[in-house]
Amino acid sequence: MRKIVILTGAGISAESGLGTFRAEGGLWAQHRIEDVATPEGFARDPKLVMEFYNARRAQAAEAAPNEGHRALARLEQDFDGEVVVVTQNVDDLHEKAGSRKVMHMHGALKSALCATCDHRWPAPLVMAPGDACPACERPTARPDIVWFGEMPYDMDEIFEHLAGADLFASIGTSGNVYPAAGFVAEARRSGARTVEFNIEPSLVGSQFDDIRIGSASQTLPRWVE
Ligand code: BJW
Repeated sequence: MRKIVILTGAGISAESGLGTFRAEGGLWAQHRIEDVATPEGFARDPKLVMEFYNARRAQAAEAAPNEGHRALARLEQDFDGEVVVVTQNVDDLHEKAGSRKVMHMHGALKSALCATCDHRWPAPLVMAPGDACPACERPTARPDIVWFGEMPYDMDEIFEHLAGADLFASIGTSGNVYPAAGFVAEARRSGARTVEFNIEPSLVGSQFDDIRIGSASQTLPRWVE
């Protein structure tokens, strides 16, 4: 086996204290998606959106990786081939755990983006509406987060990795959001073996060859041993 592609979602960071989106009491129970995770929501109320991401940035800065993140970093270190982590998460817990090849398809809390010129730079802990872009100097800084209706990052490279994958593992993601929810079908078409790790089968769970039910902090260390 030469290449393992791993997709992670909010579930892997749940035991590090970062809330998931769709659980009872999760982020979407407290905020309307269309208010905080769409370009239209940001245009309507930039202060609300900045405050939402400022709070999550502060929380993520304090969070520590758990045994699930650490198991994936060990896998990358020990595997005699390529391990690519494609994460939908905007925290940096994979990096904190030691993973090196991490692709943030939905952006990153630690990054800011200019809505005018697309320049990206390290975000300050607190961002405010009207913050200036350091490149073009316009007051159009925004969180570097991929909102609904926007194109996720690195799609060409991700699909290339999926086409070359021998094994595809999906961890802690509900299968609600595309294109990530379609990666299992893509990996299968390429002949990869597929495995899902979740506390319950996801919406696309029936497409996997194998499902490991349980918390990622427990199932992943056993899997990589
Ligand atoms: C555990 C656990 C533990 C708990 N251990 N597990 C109609 C059909 C198809 C598509 C569309 C459609 N209408 C619109 C679309 C497109 C849209 C979409 O998918 N909408 C759906 C809602 C239908 N998608 C987009 O707009 C995307 N862009 C796009 O499609 O561009 C066009 C394109 C075309 C072709 C190719 C490529 C592109 C952009 C999506 C952007 C998503 N952004 C968000 C918010 C921003 C980030 C932020 O604020 O943090 O990203 S939404 C939110 O959902 C966030 C997440 O990354 C994403 C996925 O959530 P995730 O990670 O799955 O979390 P949960 O909470 O849903 O699930 C947690 C899971 O963990 C659960 O299963 C638990 O059981 C499990 N779990 N504890 C293991 N301890």
